[in-house]
Amino acid sequence: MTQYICEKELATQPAIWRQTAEFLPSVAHMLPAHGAKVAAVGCGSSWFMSQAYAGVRESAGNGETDFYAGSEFNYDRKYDHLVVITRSGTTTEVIDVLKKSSIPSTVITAVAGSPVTEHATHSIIMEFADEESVVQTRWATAALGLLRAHNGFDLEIAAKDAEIALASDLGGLANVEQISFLGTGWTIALAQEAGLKTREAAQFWSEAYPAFDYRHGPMSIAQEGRAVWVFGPLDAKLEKEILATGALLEKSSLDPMAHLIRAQRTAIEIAKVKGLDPDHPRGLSRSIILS
Ligand code: F1P
Repeated sequence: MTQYICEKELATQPAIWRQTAEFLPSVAHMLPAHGAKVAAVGCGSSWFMSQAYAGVRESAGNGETDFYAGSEFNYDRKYDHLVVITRSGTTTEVIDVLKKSSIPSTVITAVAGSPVTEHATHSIIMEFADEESVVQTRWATAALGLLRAHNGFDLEIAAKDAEIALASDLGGLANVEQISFLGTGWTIALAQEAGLKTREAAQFWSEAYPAFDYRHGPMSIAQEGRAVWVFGPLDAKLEKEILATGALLEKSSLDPMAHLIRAQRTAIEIAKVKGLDPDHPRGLSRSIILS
């Protein structure tokens, strides 16, 4: 059976997260100080990692943190520090933000000497987390892992859970017709990222919502043959309501970033079921460069 590049790369996440934890002390001085007002910026998966970082940093009490898709940056707001996440370092919208803004910045990228580094105050280069695959897996979680660790999280907990997530059985998840991914706080961004994985890798119908907002309409989609996937803790009442719809419920006590690995694996399995090649997603390239 073919093993796709993205499958090989996602399986390296426990090791990459451990490497990230070892790497942090050498770059921590480039990351925002406690209390600084921060804007985190990215596109695609890197946008969702910016969103997750904002939630993690604020809930750790380390300072106000907003997040933006590169194309939507608010130049009228005042920030102390910009954090830009981009695997390729070539994504047009994030380069534009750095060019137009004079806020001190730190870019986190996988590629040394990439265009984005020319415009940033500081560059954190994580070449060890780079990927050949178009669909991001380990890059996104390594960048977020670095930022979680900088906000006091012990990445070893996630790395151990990642090993469990890699060895776990996916059950019937790859055979459902639709998945709604839910999260609370910073895991809303993981729900978004999981949804993006299934769309990119498998052209699959997925949606993503804050868990409690899911009740306000989107829940009508849930039914037998479809799934509801919850990142982080699940409210007991909401769980009952989901189960009553007949949808398959996926929840986990693993660290949410490790739980995301199950979603990455599910996205690839769905692609296989549909006869698609997840290493060559339709209409996508490694980086979006606008002319
Ligand atoms: C961002 C991104 C990816 C997406 C695709 C196109 O790239 O939108 O999230 O999967 O590969 O580019 P980057 O700015 O992190 O390099």
